[in-house]
Amino acid sequence: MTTMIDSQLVKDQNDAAKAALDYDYDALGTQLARRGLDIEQLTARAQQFAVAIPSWGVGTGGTRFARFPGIGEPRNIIDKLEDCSVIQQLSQATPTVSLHIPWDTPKDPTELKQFAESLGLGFDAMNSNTFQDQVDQAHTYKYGSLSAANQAAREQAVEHNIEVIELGKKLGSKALTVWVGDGSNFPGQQDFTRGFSRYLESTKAIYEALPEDWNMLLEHKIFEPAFYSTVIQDWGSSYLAAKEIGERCKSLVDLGHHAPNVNIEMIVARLAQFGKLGGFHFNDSKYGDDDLDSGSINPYQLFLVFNELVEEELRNESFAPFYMLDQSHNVTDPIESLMYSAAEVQRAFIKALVVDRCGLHGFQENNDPMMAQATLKAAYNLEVEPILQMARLRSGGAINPLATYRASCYRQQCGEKRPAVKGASSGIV
Ligand SMILES: [Mn+2]
Repeated sequence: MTTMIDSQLVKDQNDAAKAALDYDYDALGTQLARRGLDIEQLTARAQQFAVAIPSWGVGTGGTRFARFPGIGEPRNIIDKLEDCSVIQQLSQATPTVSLHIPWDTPKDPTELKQFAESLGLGFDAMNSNTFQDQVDQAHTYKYGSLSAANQAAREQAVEHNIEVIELGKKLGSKALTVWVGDGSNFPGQQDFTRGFSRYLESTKAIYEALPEDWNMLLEHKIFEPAFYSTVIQDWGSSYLAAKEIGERCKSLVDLGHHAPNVNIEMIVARLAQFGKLGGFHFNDSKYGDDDLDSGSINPYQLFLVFNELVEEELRNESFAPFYMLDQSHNVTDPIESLMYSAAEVQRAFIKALVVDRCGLHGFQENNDPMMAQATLKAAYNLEVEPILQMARLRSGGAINPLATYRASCYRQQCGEKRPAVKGASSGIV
C-alpha cells in the first residue's frame, strides 16, 4: 500500500508521544473501571469507527461567494484521493471517500478503484448533482430537476442519477445520496403538491435502477438556493418520500440543514424508530448551512445525536447508517480540518458509549430530570482523548494527527507539484 507520508516520520512522532499516552491511558482506564467500563472495549469500538470523507471537502478555498485558492490544492480526483489517503493514514477513521458526480467523474472507473485501493481507500455513497447545469446539458435545472415542470428536465435528471448508480457499482459503492435544490423563491411560483408528486415519480424511477444491496439516501435542506419553498425541505418531507419510494430508500440528516435551534437529536430518534435513518452529513454551524468543522460550534449537540444512535444500536443490531463528513470553507487546510472533524465525530461516539444507560433509563422512568441530564453530562464531560489516541496508534495512524501532518510538510510539497489552477470548480452541498 502506498502511503503519502513517510511511515518512519509517523513512527518517530508516535514514539515521542507514547510515554505520555500510556500514562494518560492508564489513568483513564482506572477512572472508567470505577464506572464499570472496560477501556479496551471502548478503544476497540473507536478503532472500528469510520466516517467517509467528501471528495469536495479536500478542495481549498471554496465559499458560496468566492474562491481564495490555497497552496497545493487538489486539481482533480487523483489529487483529491491522495489528500484523502493522508487523512486516513493519520486519523485511521476515514477509510472511504464519497464522490460527487460529475465533479469527480473518472475517465476509467476500474483504474480509479485500483488507484484508491493502492492508497488504502474505498468508496462510500455516491452523490448526484442536478442543482447546477453542466456544459452541453440539453435541459436547464434553473426551475428544478427531479420535480421540474418540464418533463425533459426531469427525465434528464433521472438519467443522470442512474448513470451515477452505474458508476458507483463499478467503484464498489453501496449508496446513492440525492439532494436537489428544487424549490421556489416566491409564493405562488410553484404548486407544492404537484412539485412533490413529480419528485416522487422521478425518484421512484431512480429507485428502480438501484441494486438490491444499495440504499438510496434523501438529503433534506431547509432552504437555499430556493428561499421561499424547497421540495425536500425538512425531515417530514424526506420521511414521506422515503416511505413512498421503497424499503431501501431512507433519509439522510445533514446537521447544517435545519433552522437554528431545531432539536436535531429528536429528528434522529424519530427517523431511527421507524427504520428510515439512512445516514449523516456531519458538520457544524452557527447560523445556517455553514459547513463548518464537526463539533466546532456545538459539540454537545453532536454528542446528543450519538447518544440517540447508541440507543438505537442497542435496540436494533442491524442498524448501520452511512456516516459522512460534509464541510468546506476557506480558512483552514482542509486535510487538517477533516482529520480534526473525523476525530470529533469519533469522540462524540465514544462519549455516548460511556453514558450510564441503565442509570439514565432509570432516571427517565422515575422522572428525575436533574439526575438524567447529569448522567449525560458525566459522559460528555469526560476527557476520552487517550482512547482516540490509542485507537489511532494501534491502527497504524498518528497519536497526534495535526502535529505529525505539519511535521511532514505535505502541503508545502503539494504546493510544489500542483501549480495553482485559476477558476477551478468547487462546490458545497
Ligand atoms: Mn450535505
